[in-house]
Amino acid sequence: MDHIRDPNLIPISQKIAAGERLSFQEGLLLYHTRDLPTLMRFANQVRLQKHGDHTYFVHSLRFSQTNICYVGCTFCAFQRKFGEEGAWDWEVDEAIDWVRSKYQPGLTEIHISSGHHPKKPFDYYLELVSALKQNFPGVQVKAWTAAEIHHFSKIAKSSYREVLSALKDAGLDAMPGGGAEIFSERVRSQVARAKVKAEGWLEVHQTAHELGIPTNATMLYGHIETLEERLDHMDRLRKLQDQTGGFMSFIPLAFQPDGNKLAIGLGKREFTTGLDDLRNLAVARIYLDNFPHIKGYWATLTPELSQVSLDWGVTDVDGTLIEERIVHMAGSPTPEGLSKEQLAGFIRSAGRIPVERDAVYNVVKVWAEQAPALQKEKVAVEITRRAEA
Ligand code: V47
Repeated sequence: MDHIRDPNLIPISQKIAAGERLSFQEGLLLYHTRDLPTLMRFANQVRLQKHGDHTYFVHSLRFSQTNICYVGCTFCAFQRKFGEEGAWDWEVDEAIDWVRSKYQPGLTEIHISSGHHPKKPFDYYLELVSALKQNFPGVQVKAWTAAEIHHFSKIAKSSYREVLSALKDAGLDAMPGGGAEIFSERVRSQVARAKVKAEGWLEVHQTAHELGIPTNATMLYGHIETLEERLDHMDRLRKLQDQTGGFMSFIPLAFQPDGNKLAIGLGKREFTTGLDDLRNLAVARIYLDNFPHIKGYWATLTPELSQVSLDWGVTDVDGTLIEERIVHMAGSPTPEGLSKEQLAGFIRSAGRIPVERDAVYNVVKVWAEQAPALQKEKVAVEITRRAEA
């Protein structure tokens, strides 16, 4: 066995080898250890136990029918008020035209996350899902965060179950994991005061799972939360997953510090550090033993760090992310989309096996030999250009 420098990690190593669950205290030890090579090995061991070298990605279009929002989360650079410059608010036919203009052959997922619009009735969302399914047959709709479902239940004066059943009947295939932010009330009351509370977020996902709608879970980190609050967030997800088994992946979202009140208020302009990102992913991989996948979301990590993260427990890099806006409007210096070839290339050049999947992890294609190496220069040029702009 490789040398473990931190003696606190020896009992954890035995638990991981035996496939046993870590306690909250042991999770905290992982957050605090300085023995990072051992942490990386643990996370890699768990990823190998679960998926071998297989590493997943999806051909995905990001879509938001509106960025008008009344919630006012302080970390958000995406939201706009009515009439404000840069606001958009599409009718169903305009939304379909926009998706058609961005459509690419082989697209498998339309991922929707948007603003809490104060005026649109719930029927609008049902029409939008059915129109997307009719116009783009074969493409899966992964739509609306639990925060938006909570908003729909208020405007429709219906329960979460009624709202989700109606969306499912209209064609909803899965739900994204946004809106979770950090569950801790201390942080939530400062960064997402008017958003659904943690209990509501968890109840929406529980209901979705009971109805057979698979979902994801995110965590926004790198702002004012403590390490205990990050682990508490994961702990609540682990408990729900024990009950339902409906989560597909966990996605830590590194805070992007541009164009939002939280960054200005904190005077925080720097991004999370690479080691914080990697440690966080490794802890997630080990602690969330009942989650199939941990995503290394390249739009917040950068493609280069996302590639490195494949050694730190990550088994999914999300996807092509055509037209991602939420983190780009908040300062992400990454390209606005990567091709499938680039994704498969960076997975393969990290020594892993690229697997293209759909929104619910059906395998579309195992990318064998043909994937080229990571096109590093191209990505680097793009980042330099944005930094200069
Ligand atoms: O909940 C907003 C985050 C989320 C910032 O399910 C920010 O596969 C960083 O739902 N810095 C929405 N993050 C995005 C989302 C998502 C993303 C990736 C994968 C999946 C999935 C879902 O975006 C929000 C919020 O936490 N966000 N502003 C920011 N400044």
